[in-house]
Amino acid sequence: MTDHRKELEDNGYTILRSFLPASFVEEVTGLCNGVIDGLGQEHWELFRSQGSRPDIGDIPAFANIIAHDSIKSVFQRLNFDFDEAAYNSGAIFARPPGGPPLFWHQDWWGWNDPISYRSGIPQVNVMIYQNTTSPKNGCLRVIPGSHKRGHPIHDIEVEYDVDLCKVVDPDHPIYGSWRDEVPVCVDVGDVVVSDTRLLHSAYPNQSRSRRVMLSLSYHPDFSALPEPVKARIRSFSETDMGLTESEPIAEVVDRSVLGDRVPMALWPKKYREKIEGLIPVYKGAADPIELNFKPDLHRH
Ligand SMILES: O=C(O)CCC(=O)C(=O)O
Ligand SMILES: [Fe+2]
Repeated sequence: MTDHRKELEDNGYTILRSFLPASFVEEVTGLCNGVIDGLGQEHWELFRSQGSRPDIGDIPAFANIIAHDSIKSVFQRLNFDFDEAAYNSGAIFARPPGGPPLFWHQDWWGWNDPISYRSGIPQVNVMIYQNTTSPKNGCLRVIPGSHKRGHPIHDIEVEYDVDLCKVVDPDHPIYGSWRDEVPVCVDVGDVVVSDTRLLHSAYPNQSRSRRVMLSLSYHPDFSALPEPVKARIRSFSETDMGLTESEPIAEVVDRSVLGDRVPMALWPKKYREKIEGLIPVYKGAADPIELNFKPDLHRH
């Protein structure tokens, strides 16, 4: 039997083939299509490189997916204890036909903390693809081992800003191919789990159909993380929006900041209770660690 945990640790990603039940993938697909079909033109123009990337934190119906037994099984297969996991965020990456490549990046934000340079896995992406994928229709591509080792991509001068998302300069090397890149081709029912420190991107979609993926991000062992990291994760979640246990949530949320978003703290009880065990709780006083998306792997 493949040691998927070792693959994840050594390569920075692993693929569990034919792992997800069809009924679960259908539920995910239905929810994702509903969201994608409602996206406005500005969204597609802004996120041309990603395809789309609506945050599912605004959509309570995803509670069922975030805490689903199928996801729990993924964690178990990787020898993680789902009871120790905390949810971070989720987004839908829909890549329309004819769309450009995704820029190379990694998703870890805590490079200022020494754990980033150690063997533990601070955060994972669980990626549920809803089509068969290949380089032709914009599949994921990765640089194996780049979660631990420096790579020339890390040295590319680039601002991860709006112009990069809009692909203002399509010839920029951050969209380009590398000799050591590996396409991650999957079938429906496969699930890809990656260390968020891994360098990844996606090919242009040269097919005639949309390629859709739901990416869910978790901390597999939240309590083992250093305090400033936990404090930052808490700040990502609703508990930092001025909420305290004694005050009713709806009264302290600032609508001028939130607009019409429905943060998890405000999800109706029947949804919220499903994810209760996955909400990151940190009651200490440490200041949240500064965000740093730029690794220093050459020195470490
Ligand atoms: O669209 C993809 O295949 C990759 C999206 C991505 O960057 C992510 O899930 O973090
Ligand atoms: Fe990513």
